[in-house]
Amino acid sequence: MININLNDLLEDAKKTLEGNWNGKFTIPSATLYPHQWSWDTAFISIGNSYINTERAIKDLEFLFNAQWKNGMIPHIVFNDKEKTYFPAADFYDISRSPNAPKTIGTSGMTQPPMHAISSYYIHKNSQNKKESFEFLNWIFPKLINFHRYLMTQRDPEKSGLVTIFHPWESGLDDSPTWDDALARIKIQHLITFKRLDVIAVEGAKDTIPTDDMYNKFIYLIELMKQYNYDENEMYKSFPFKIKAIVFSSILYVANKYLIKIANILEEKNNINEINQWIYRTEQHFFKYFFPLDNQRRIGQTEEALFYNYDLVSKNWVTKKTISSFIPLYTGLIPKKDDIDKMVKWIQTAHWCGDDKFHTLAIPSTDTAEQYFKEKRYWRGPIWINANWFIYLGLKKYGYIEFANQIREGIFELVANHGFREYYDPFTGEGLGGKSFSWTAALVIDMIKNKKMEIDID
Ligand code: 9WN
Repeated sequence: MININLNDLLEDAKKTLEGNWNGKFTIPSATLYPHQWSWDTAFISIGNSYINTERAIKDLEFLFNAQWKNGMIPHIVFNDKEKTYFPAADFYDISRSPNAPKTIGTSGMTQPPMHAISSYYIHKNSQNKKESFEFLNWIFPKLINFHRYLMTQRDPEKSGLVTIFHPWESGLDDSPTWDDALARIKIQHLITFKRLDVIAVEGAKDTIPTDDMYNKFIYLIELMKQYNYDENEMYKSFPFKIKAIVFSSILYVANKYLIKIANILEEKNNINEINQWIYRTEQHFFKYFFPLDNQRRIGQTEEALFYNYDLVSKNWVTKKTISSFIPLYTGLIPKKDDIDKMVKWIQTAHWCGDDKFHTLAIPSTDTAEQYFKEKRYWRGPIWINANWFIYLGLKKYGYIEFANQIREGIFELVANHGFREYYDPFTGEGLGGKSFSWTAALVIDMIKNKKMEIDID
């Protein structure tokens, strides 16, 4: 391993989180993301759970105080004073929904439910169990309401898998996974707007989503507004409806953590319901996301990949992205053979197994595909949160050496190229937002939780 001082790295990570605390919540990164983001907050709380329990709790409290009446946790809670991000609260106009909070500005969509997971980390790592117990007691019903919303409003099929209405809900915004679905959507009327991320990021032309993509993102929000953010109506005719792997994988794990929390609280009332959610996911995960049986039939056995499922086209989205590997985090894959194939595939020149790569951390798309772009956002660069899921999944399945190589790759990127939002897989160059919070938070976890005391079941 290259020589990296983990104590220095830890101190820098702590400073990064401290620097992004604005007195009320921790922002993902100054100027580019000056508001509170939902799944960022959960990752940030995981990092803070080792070093600052109170801060970790405050961040989640601030977010959950913006919960919608129907249980949805919005993907952004806005800070009115910040003007460097578009679209902001006025654009979302959430007053159209009877479920939206009246006095807090939020977006009208959601993001992956990491929060039960971070709540458990907070209690497990807390030095003050009374304080963290009280916090668990406060957040537990809110977590239940959020998960119930996802398991009903976002899953009328009762599949235990979540439907997203916008690429931003996936957390993997401009991934090629959404290209075909977005191509089907024709923009009818688009208001004129000014992108602000182009100003906030250096080298923006090559590193952030294209204008075409961004126009679609904004147009989809306009459409959501026309539906007054009513999920029942959107379910009938919204043009973007995808059963999302990363979202559903996280929800499955989060439901398991909810059971752990219920046990700590000795709260028995909700156990049956949570177990039903878990059971539903187990019953349908493969049917929706794993078309291997089909591949076998047509003789393509070289890959064992999970794919998102498009409910509009009624087909798998066979784009080769890092989403395909995130199910490792769920522990849901029963056949060793399927995992072996997946791991072998990751270790080929398609992903990270070649001298041309800077480290063994995994890029966000298959580098042999024409949609791969080494610097553009979720279309190629290395992201730390996606690698963290795979690192934990590999450890769980006993691929210890490979998991540790990924961890070392991440440490190298961060130590030599800064706590950035994402990284070029060939050069290691840091890209996107600077002093990026979840990168720092998950590095703290990978330093502190080395013995894997917090496992996923
Ligand atoms: C839209 C804040 C967020 C992350 C997402 C990431 C990016 C926003 C954007 O930044 O998305 O939500 O403006 O591009 O893709 O995962 O939560 O860090």
